[in-house]
Amino acid sequence: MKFQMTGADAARAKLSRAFATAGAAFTGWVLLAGAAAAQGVLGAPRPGQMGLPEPVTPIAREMNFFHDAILLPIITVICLFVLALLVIVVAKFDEKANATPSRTTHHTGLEVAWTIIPVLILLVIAVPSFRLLNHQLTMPDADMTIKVTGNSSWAWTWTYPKEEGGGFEFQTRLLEQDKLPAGKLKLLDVDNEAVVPVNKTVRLQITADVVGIIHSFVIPSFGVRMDAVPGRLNETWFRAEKEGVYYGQCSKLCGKDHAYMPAVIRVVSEQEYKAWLVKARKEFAAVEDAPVRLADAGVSR
Ligand SMILES: [Cu+2]
Repeated sequence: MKFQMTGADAARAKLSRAFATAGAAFTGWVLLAGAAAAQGVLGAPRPGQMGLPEPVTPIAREMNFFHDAILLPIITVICLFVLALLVIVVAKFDEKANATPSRTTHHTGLEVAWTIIPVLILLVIAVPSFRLLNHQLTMPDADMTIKVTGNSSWAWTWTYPKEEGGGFEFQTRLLEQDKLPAGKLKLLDVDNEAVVPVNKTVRLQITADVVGIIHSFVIPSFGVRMDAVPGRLNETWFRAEKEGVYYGQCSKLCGKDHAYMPAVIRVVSEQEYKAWLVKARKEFAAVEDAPVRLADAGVSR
């Protein structure tokens, strides 16, 4: 058989070279953007960031793996495959190249293939997906518990239980944006950060106050996302493996101040956490105790 490169073949070869170059350039850009995202403030989004934030908990790491190593390659291959089909159809079956079109309408083998192959792809995705869901929803034995309440004044209330050295609660509010101190992040930094120790399993109990606004509590670096629903106590957990400040934002359209209720958790060493507990007990419990003491002072016994 004699092989002759026709004009159409040459054009096709040129086209496939162009796609290969574009593909390589895109991959390079993704890698560069990923490297750029690895720098900067850990736990906060950065301008130009691509992909998921750097994971600091086992769950977030598993989520990143699921996204980066399983979903992204599958999506990329499918997109490139469909694009290639489109390009072939456009080049091969236009009026000039294919003046008398075939009347073929069915092909049993092909129809079986395009049913079975997507089912297999979904099965491949389902296995790690359900495994991840299982890990997220199975509560390990927790070292400590914090209750987080999304409240109707668009702020988060953090309650540290007495049995674990707490016995106080406080609210976090966004810093005033026009008087933002240097180094503080716009729309993210708050007055009172919640503090947890590093490498400890923290159980989060998440709810909303009874007035009735549904919020959603999210810390992307922890792989934590849980709805805060009035009258319902939801539970999730994390074990942060790196010290730092981690930011999240309410992710349920909850009303007028939806954009101004970030959740901020500072992860510190065990000693720093103990020191913070002592300080926080004084600072926040004093507020609650004060009215009681004042009232008692006026009562004669
Ligand atoms: Cu909200």
